[in-house]
Amino acid sequence: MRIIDLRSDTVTRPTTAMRRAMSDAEVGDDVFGEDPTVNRLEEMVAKRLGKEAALFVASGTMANLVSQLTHCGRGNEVILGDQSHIFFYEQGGSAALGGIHPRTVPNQPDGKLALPDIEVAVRTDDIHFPRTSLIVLENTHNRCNGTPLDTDYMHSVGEIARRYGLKVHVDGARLFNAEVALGVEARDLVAEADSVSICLSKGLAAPVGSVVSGTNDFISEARRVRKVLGGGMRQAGVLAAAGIVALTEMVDRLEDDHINSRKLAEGLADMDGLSIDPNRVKTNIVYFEVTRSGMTSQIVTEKLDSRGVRLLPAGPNRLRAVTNYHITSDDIDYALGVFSNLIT
Ligand code: TLP
Repeated sequence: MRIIDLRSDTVTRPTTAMRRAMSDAEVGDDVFGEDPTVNRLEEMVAKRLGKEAALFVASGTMANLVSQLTHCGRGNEVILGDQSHIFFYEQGGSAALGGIHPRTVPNQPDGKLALPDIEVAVRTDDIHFPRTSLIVLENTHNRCNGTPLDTDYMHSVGEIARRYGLKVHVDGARLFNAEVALGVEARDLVAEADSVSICLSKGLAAPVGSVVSGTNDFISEARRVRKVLGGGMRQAGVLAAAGIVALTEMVDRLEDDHINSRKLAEGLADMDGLSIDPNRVKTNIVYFEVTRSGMTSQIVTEKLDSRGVRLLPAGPNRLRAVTNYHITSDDIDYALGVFSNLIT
């Protein structure tokens, strides 16, 4: 059976060039700082994001956790979106492991936190309150239709952070999707950020890995935090090698994923029983609602799955499809055909 896997861009398998680079990688013990390939990847990411240094970590979740633990002490408060990946999908790790207090602010439909909401959430100096220390933004915003946050907005949040003496962390798991969609270099998008996490294993198709970037001081502290979390990897150059290929060869092609997701969204919008505004689809993530009575997202997902089209339920009636490296324009036509048969 033909399988069209739209569950996530995390399902991608490494390219031939990645496998070759992994096999040829020069390695050493990275806990001693002696893996030349890891060092090269970290330098490459820092340079690309306009930061002083970077740190290779196992996953996006670890990148966000290491960043929060490095910025915040126990009892400090983080301002973040109520739809953010950190708040929604990371087991409350920063609270569980770091005693960090999350202060959610509603995400707007475009993934932004309204600037007045951020300002209201910043704590004043009062013995009753936790101390605010960090603002987190997510770019692109996963649960808000994969929307990219523009440079002006990122700067405005940076300005608030500076005014109140706060740090800014950007969960940039899909930052390069934002770069491609907006036609703005990633370094400009994160110019105000004190730390940035990017993922190599999502749209960029590397098998494993994320990178945290920031100042030299921040990264040397983050390196300690990674170690206590058990994230000190040894000959990790075999993984970093794939990450280097991901960064050099896989960013520009994200445009194809965006074109395919838009095509999918437009096709779905034409079907009765589904609700979606294709104009909100700006990158590789497509959310839509099932409006036909008796059809929940769970039922639709199961029925599609049995016909080879894989999606994720994202709420009682909400589904998510994510285009990725393995999905062609022809796959989208095929998936739309399967949908149309199921829904109509
Ligand atoms: N997101 C995954 C799932 O966890 C939902 C996906 O399929 O989209 N930040 C953002 C914005 C993410 O979307 C994800 C993964 C992460 C962080 C965590 O990355 P990993 O899975 O590498 O820990």
